[in-house]
Amino acid sequence: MKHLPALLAAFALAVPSDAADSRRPNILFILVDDQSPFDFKFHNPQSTLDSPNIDRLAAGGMVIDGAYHMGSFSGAVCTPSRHMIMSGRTVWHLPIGPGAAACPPDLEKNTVGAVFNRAGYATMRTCKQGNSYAAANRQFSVVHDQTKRGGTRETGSAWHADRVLDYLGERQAKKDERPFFIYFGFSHPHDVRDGTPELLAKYGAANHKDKSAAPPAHPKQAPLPPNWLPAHPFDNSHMDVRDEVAVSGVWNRRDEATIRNEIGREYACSENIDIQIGRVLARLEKTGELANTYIFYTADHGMAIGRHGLQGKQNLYEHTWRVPMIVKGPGIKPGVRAPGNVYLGDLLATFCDLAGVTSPDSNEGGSFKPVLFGEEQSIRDTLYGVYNGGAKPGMRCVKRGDWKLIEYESPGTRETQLFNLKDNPHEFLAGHHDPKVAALTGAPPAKHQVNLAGDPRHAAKLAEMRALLLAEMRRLGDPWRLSNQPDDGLTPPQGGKARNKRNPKAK
Ligand SMILES: [Ca+2]
Repeated sequence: MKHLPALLAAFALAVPSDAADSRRPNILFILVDDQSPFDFKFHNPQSTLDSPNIDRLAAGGMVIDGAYHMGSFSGAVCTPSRHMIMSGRTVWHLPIGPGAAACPPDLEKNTVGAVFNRAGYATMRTCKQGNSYAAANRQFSVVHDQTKRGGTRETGSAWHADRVLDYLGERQAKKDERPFFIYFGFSHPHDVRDGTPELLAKYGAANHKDKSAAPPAHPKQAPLPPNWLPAHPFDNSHMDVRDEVAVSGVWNRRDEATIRNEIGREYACSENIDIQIGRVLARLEKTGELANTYIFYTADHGMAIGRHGLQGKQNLYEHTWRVPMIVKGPGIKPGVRAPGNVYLGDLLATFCDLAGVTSPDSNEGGSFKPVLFGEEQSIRDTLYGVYNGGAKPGMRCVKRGDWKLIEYESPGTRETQLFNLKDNPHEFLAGHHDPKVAALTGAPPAKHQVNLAGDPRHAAKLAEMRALLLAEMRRLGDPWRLSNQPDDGLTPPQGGKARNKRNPKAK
C-alpha cells in the first residue's frame, strides 16, 4: 500500500486532456417570458407568490438587484431582448431594427449556441417559438421549441421541463462527458395566463373569458400592487399597443377585480414554472452534476399588470424595465446580493468568462463574473433604456445611483419624470395620492415623494440626468433625438416623426 500515492500520481498524469474538459462548468440558463422582478419575495417581500425552488436558488447564490433589458424599438419587446441575450449586442446594433445595416453579417454564428458548440459544450435548447431570434436558436445542437401556454402537463410549462429531463436522461445513457449548456426557456407567464386548475384555485384566480364583466373577487387573490392606478396619467406614446388593450382576461379594464385576478393568473403560471425548475434541479442533484453547474434565472423583460395603470411590457418603469436575476454556482457565495448594473446583453460575456471561453468579437456586453465572485459591486455606473415601438421618438430613461430620469416625447406628448428610487422605489406619481386610489392600494400619504421633475429644488439634478441621457444616446448609437437635445445632424429613421416642437417645454 505504500506505493499508493505514487500510483495515484501516475494515474493523474495519465488522465487524457479531454477529461480535464469534462470538469469545465455546466451552464443551465433559465429564461421566462414576461415577469416582473417584484413578483418575487427576494425582490419584493410583500409578494404572495410561492416560488420555493427559485427562492432556494436565490438563497444559495447571488441576487442581482440592478438587472435590466436595454429596451425595444418594437411593440414585441421580447424580440430585441432575445437578440441581445443571444448575441451580446446593444439595442441599436442588432441584426433587426434601425441598426441592422451596421450589424456584422452572419451574427448568428457568434451567438450563445454557436459559441458553446465551438468550445466543445453539449448544447440544448427548449423555449417558446416566435418573437425570438430564430437564426440563433437553431445553433443549439438539440432544439425543442414550442409555445406552451396551457394549463395541462402537455400544453404548459411541464412540457419544457420534460424536454430538459429527456435530454439529461439521454446524456446519461450515452455517458456524454462534455459539459452542457442548456437553454431552459418557458413560454409563460406571458399571456394568455392559463394556469393549472389547482394553482389558479390557490391564488383565487379564474381564466376569465367574459370581456363585458369583471372576474369574481376572491379572498385568496393577491392585493393590488402599491403603485396601481386606474389609468396611466398621460399618453406614453403607445397606449393602444396590443398588450395594453387586447390581453385576454384584461383587455381595457384596470379595475381592482380584473387586476387582482390577472395577478393570480400570473402567479399560478409562475409557481408552475417554479415546480418545473425544481424537477430539473432534483435530477441534476441526483446525477451529481448540480455542484458543477452555474444556474442563471432571469426574464426577457418585466411586466406591468396594473402598476401605473399599465398592463404590458411597453414602458420604462422599474417593474417593466428591470428583470429578476439570480446566479448560483461554483465560487459564488450563498445568500449574497449586489447592484450589478447589468443588462441581459451582458449574459453572453458572463457565460464565456465563467466557462473560460473567449467571447466573440461581435459581443458588446461585459462580463459580470467579478460581481458574482464578490470582487466588484457593479460593472457600470449608468444604465440606459428605450421604448419606441409606438409614436416616435417615444420613451427614454437613464439611471445612475438612486436617480432615474424618464422622458416621453411623441407628437402631442412631452412629459418628464425624475425619481429618487431610494426614496420612491415604486415610482409613485401624484395620482397615487388620490384618496380613491390610496383607499384601494394603501398608497402613502400625500407628503410622500412623487415625480420630482417639476420641483425647482431638483433642477440641477434634472439637468445632470438629461446630459447623461444625451451622452448615452450618442454612445449607444440611438438614431433619434428629443426636442430638447441637439439634433446631431441625424436623419430620423423611417416610421415616425422624430421631433415634436409643438410643446417642447418639459412638464
Ligand atoms: Ca417576453
